[in-house]
Parts: sequence; C-alpha cells; structure tokens
Amino acid sequence: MKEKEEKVGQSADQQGKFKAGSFNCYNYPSLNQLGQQAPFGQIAAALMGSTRICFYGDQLFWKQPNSRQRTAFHQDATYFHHEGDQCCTFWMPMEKVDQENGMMGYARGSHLGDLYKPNLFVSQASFPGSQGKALPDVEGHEEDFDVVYYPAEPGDIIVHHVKTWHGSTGNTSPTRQRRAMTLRYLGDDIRYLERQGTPPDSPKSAQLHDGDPIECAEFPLIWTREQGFLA
Ligand SMILES: O=C(O)CCC(=O)C(=O)O
Repeated sequence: MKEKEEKVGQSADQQGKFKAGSFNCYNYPSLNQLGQQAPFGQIAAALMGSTRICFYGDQLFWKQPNSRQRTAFHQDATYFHHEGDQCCTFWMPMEKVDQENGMMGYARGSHLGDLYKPNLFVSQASFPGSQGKALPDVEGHEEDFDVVYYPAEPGDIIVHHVKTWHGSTGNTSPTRQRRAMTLRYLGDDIRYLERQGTPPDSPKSAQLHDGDPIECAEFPLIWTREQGFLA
C-alpha cells in the first residue's frame, strides 16, 4: 500500500490521474438512497423556492496526488438535457481541500447571465459539436469575473446553481488525494430538453420529449411540499 502511494505521488512523468464519473447511483443502491432520502431534497427546495424536487443523480471527482489538471470553469447546465432555473448541485469533499489539492472556485453572479458551450472539462476547449459561445478565459482573468475560492472539509457542503461558472485548481500535492461527490436536484420549472452537442455521458430519457416536465423513472420525484420525502 505504502509503495503504491509513493508511486502515484511521484514526478511529472508519473502524474496522478483526474477521474470523474456520473450517475453512479444507477449502479449503487446505497448512493441512490442517500440522494433520495437524506435531507438534501428538502434543502434544495428551500434554496430554490420549489414545491417539488426530482433527483438528478450524482457525480464523483477523484484528483489523485499530482493530478495537476484543473477542472476548467464551466456551467453544469450545458451538460444536462434539461432547461430551467431550478437546478442545483451539492458538492461534498471526502477530505480537506485547499489551494494545493483542488479547491473549488465560483464566479459570483454568473448564474444570472447567459449559457455558454460545454468544454472538455480539463481544458477550455469547447466540446466537439457543441453550439453557441465559448465561456471566456476565466482561469486567465479571475479578477475580472469576481471568482471566489472556498477551502472545504469533510462535512461541508457547497451548493451552486446550474448556471454558475465554477472550476477547481489542480492537485499539486505529491501525497494528498482529493475526492468529492455531488448530488443534483431539479425543481418546478425544469423541462426536458435534448441539447445538441452535449457530452454523451449525460443520460437522456427515452420517455420524455422537449418541453415535458422532468419527472420520470431516471429522474424521480423525491420530495413535495405537501408530502415531504416520498421514499
Ligand atoms: O470537483 C471538481 O473539481 C468539479 C466539480 C464540478 O464541476 C461540479 O460539481 O459540477
């Protein structure tokens, strides 16, 4: 074990990897249960002023020691097959996170502006086939975009709006990993929309057509103001 850790944390030619994976809840019932039954849905409703909440799955992010790639600034909305304002992401770290190992940064007020193209996530290059304008070079001009970074610890939760520009630093630590998990929630005004040029790992629903309310088997209704949690 010790030998493996040392190898992962070595020099540039043996950089650690940055791995990410979405909708693990489809394969791990306990994760699905966590997303649907914990108080998250109710908190999302309060933050968004919504009367009904659907669960939109999870995502995991693992920056191994020396995985120096940033998470490029992006908006979650452009990766999701729906439109509307009431969608938020709960970001939760598994270990202490700071400037050295992948701290999250957010451009204040950016959720009130336009929607831009998705990028390759580890670079600002636009996702092939995506449409619209590319996000400005936030990383290169953070002071122009009112970017704030938040150190975090296990137990902390950072919630961001689906249009907020956000990204994270690379992990330059030779020894510390940085793992984080997100849970995503949808409110009253969310409608299904198949976005052209959205990365293929974003699940679509065979049952829904553009403009339909989002509730379906893949994105279940989990909480209502009248009934509370449904599971
Ligand atoms: O943890 C990261 O580096 C990226 C997180 C992210 O982009 C998200 O939660 O949408």
